[in-house]
Amino acid sequence: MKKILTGLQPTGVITLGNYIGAIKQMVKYQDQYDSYLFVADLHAITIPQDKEQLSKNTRDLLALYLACGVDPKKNKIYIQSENEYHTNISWLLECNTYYGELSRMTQFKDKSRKNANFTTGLLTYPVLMAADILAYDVDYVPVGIDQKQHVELARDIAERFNKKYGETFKLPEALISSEGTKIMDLVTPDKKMSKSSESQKGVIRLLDDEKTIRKKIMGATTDSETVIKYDPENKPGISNLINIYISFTGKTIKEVEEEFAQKTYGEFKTKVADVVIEEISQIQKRYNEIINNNELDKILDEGREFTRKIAKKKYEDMKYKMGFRR
Ligand code: AQP
Repeated sequence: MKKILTGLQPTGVITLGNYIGAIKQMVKYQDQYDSYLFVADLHAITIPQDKEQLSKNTRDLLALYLACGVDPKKNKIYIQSENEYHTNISWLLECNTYYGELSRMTQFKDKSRKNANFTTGLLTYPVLMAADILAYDVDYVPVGIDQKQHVELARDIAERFNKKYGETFKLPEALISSEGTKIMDLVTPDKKMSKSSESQKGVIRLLDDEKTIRKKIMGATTDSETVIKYDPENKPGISNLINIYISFTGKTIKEVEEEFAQKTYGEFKTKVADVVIEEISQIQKRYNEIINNNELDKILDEGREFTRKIAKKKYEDMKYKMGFRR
């Protein structure tokens, strides 16, 4: 059975973008693949985090995974920092990665521009991500389009390591769904919807209440025309709403354009809000049942033990091949 893996950072309550780009994909593929899903808490500290908030966000994220339909029987679910082999492997890979490769990563350029005092962790983050993936000989990594570059880097690093030290890693591929892969901020639709966005207005979070979600969608930036048409370049706001709508309804762009051919932007937004609220309110209901349940800890303990064994083996193989022997 082919393997898939993905992880999300506990940097805030997850957004509609995270849900569509990553979690929905994992739910879709869990019957088909051997699935690994983790909380990337070590990645989160590449930007400053409040201690209490980090731990709360971690638990919230795990509960949301399950509430969104991730089945613990079909997925290995674990917390990255509980498996020390990820960081051990990362160091060995870091010494086989070039500074130039990392400094060219789009996400590094964006985030380092926002804070001149960035840490080296922000630069080396994609190597830790490569370790997360390569430790398990993963075939596919379902991610939003924004993370495709990092998966390609993991592949390059793996290829280089294999050439230098002998066959060690499987080469992973990013799995990008064809529709709605990059959900944009509702207010500034030229920017991606992000957990750590400074403004809340354009970001829908999975734990936002119904009224807030509706208000944010109704307030989404559109354009001065009246046509509901998919055209990301000239109509980024409407195209973003279409992406959200198709992700929730499974309709095609053409079907959506036909459905709303005679409708106003207001009517379209109301419909988008309806489908989003309907699905999210079900998720929130399940989240409330799960969050204080100690079943979650059992799932995490099992995930940790299982993945530690595999990652340890990979680390020892790498060490041996690199000459760390007595
Ligand atoms: N706007 C988005 N549209 C589609 N997919 C998205 N993803 C993130 N934002 C969108 C996908 O969600 C997964 C988890 O991402 P992450 O938590 O590891 O970090 P990120 O990509 O940096 O996500 P955020 O929300 O923007 O977090 P912050 O603000 O902390 O940087 C990935 O698969 C990503 O593609």
